[in-house]
Amino acid sequence: MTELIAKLEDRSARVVVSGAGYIGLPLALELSRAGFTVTVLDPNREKLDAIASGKSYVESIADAELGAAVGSGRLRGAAQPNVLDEADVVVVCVPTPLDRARRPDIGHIRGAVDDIVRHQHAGMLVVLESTTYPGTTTELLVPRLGERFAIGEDVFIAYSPQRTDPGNRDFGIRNTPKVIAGVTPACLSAARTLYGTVVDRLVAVSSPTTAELVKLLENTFRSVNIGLVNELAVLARCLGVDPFEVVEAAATKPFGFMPFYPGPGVGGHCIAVDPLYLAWKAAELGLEMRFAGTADHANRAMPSYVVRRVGEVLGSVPLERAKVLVYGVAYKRDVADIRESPGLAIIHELVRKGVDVAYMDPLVDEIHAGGSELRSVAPGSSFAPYDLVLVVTDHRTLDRERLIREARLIVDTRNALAGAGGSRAHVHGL
Ligand code: SAJ
Repeated sequence: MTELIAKLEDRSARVVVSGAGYIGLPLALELSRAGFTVTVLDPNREKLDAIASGKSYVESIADAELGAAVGSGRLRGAAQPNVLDEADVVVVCVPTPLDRARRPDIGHIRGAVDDIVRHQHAGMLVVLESTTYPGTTTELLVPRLGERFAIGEDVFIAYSPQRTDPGNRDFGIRNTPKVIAGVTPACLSAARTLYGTVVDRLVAVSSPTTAELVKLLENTFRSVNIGLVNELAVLARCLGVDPFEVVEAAATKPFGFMPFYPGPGVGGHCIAVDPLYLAWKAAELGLEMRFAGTADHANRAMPSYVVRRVGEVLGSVPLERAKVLVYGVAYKRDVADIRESPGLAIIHELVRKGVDVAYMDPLVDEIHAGGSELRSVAPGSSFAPYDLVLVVTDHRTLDRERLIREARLIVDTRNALAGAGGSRAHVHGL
């Protein structure tokens, strides 16, 4: 233990980050900047080539900073798990998606743990960062990693969820408080020493299961509140009320309220996924977590609701004869990520209804939706040729005044045009 702590303190500890995604690569970069020699372990050849050539594929990392870290020799990528033979620290940042039945799929975590066990040696700190159901660390990592090594003596196991807000320029790894938990006090101490080199404030909780539940609460809280305002938006429309005006006015309450905004649905592989990990675990225990499932249902109903709104606003133009431009397919503003994006579901449904659909997204060149490959219309193109422009993602770069000026009809699902100049008779909300 003391040897590991000493290596962490003098930065001689060799770190492997398993998973070169939007969580693993930023963490690897931050640890390399703190002085560690870090290897990002990932089977994806494209990612490894990009890392080697200093070409960032993660919005929060500039090419120059990635190139500098690689050039310094402190950061490299690798595909072979044998790099674990030399590792003092392994941080597992692999995806935790849903399977076809929308149940947790921790196959990537299992694979990463299998690799670690095959290359395990005394003195390793293993931290799981992936968002997962409560109990994963104690039910999977502890028995596997504790098979041949004593936990808290010659293997140290911790759980510490990542908090990242893609596109958020104010908060990064260093200034976002990080929850950590160890299987034993010695495990916590090792994790605290590691993360203390890259995070200003650590929040130690009493067990890995606690930390796993903290993360799921954070994201389920968001999903449930988004589901609430999405349901409210449908009611508001029936009442002839603007749901965004309702939320903005409620947000003037200086205590006991936090604004969430209705939209075309919930995308990304966190808020759309994590609550179902919680609901699944509850069901395993014979409990029902109704809020998680209800919110998921409300949020997944929004794309079809938006398609109905398009039909209503088109009025006498039948859907099958309409030409519609979808502005934005990324799951949220100013990111290029289309995972679980409601924009894709909306395009799929419009195509199925015979609509002539095109999309424009300055950050997403092409998509596969509605059974075909679509390429983005050039961002500067005119909005005039379409019967209706549907705003699905409110990228900051959208020329709001030009859209209002040129488009015949607009459905704005993000309230993106609030405050923009020009006549509004042809602008319709959710
Ligand atoms: N959305 C709404 N209305 C809202 C907020 C969001 O419709 O009021 C939609 C967004 O457009 C998007 C989806 O929900 O499609 C998710 O957006 P998000 O910002 O809540 O979630 P992510 O996946 O981009 O990032 C989140 C983090 N976001 C914030 O804290 C603001 C955080 O919940 C997690 O740290 C992160 O996922 C993660 O990695 O778990």
